[in-house]
Amino acid sequence: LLPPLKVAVTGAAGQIGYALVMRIASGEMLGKDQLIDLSLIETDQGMSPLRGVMMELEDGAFPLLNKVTATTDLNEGFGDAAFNLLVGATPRGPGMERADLMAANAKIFAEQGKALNDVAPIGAKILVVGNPANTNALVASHNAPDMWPEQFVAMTRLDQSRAAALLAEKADVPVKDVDRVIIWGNHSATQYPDLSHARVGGKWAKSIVDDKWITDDFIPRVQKRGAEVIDARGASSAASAASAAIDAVRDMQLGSGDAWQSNAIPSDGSYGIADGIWYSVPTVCHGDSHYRRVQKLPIDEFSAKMMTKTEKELIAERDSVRHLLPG
Ligand code: NAX
Repeated sequence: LLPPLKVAVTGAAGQIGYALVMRIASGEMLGKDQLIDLSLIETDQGMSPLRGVMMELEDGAFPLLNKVTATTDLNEGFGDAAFNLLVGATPRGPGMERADLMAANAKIFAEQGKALNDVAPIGAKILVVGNPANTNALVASHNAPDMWPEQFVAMTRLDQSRAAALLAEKADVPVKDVDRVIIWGNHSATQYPDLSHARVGGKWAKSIVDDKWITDDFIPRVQKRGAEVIDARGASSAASAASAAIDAVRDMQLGSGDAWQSNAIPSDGSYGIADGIWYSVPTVCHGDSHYRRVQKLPIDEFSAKMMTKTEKELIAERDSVRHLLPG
């Protein structure tokens, strides 16, 4: 067995956290030979339910789980953590405007960015799940000037998985036969789930499903899938979000061959997207958390329009928190 790696999870007592920590403990994220020290970070109010989660972790008797700690202190929680999954965030309360939500979360992620800057070991990896995920990653990174922006990734893997599953259902194939589905842009209803390059059993998806289904059904359904789950379950996606976080970190750390995985990463101007926003693009994960943006894909007129729309939203989000960014 490999010596323990510390994994920090914020919002560990929340519904995603509850599903996520069990899967991390069982070795699904970092491999079945990797011992884990779990560092659970919560708010004061979250500490009581978190004690219950810790009891359940104990009762799971996970052979790979070396140690579990709980804290409200960010420096203690993130210190020495090789992986940091930032899940906890302020939910949108009744009567709360989107701008208020942005500001409340910008404050949280600024503090977390500062703490990571102070205590994260070199090469620490950060996956931001808490919403608004893309802009929270931007805020955290701006507050961590000694870290590479590329260390901060915002999660759009759930959107990719939703899109792949929907295409598989339509094409009547198992989801494993679908690849190269792309999520561009924001983890929000403006995201662009793109099938231009997708394949189904090695054939072009576009030769199997028609354009009208893509524009009228597929795209809006992926964009609004979160709301569909809330309507049915009376609560937002949790197990699938945890599963996506496991997939995203595992692929980055252990590599996923030539497969394309969508991740929201700092834009470098590729595809004409404005610099410095956290914009989801297809990446190839080589392992050890090295990832590379898939470059030079041909973009048709429809895609370009969709990609610009979600880019504009991300620029507006950045502008709305700009006064909270240092420098
Ligand atoms: P819950 O409200 O169930 O849990 C959030 C937990 O975070 C709570 O236990 C709370 O005490 C804790 N928390 C709040 N602020 C904190 C802070 N500053 N430090 C540490 N802990 C803190 O929400 P849940 O359903 O688990 O969702 C968590 C976040 O994920 C939300 O922001 C949600 O919008 C977001 N999501 C992101 C998804 C994605 O694909 N990127 C999909 C699922 C989900 O909607």
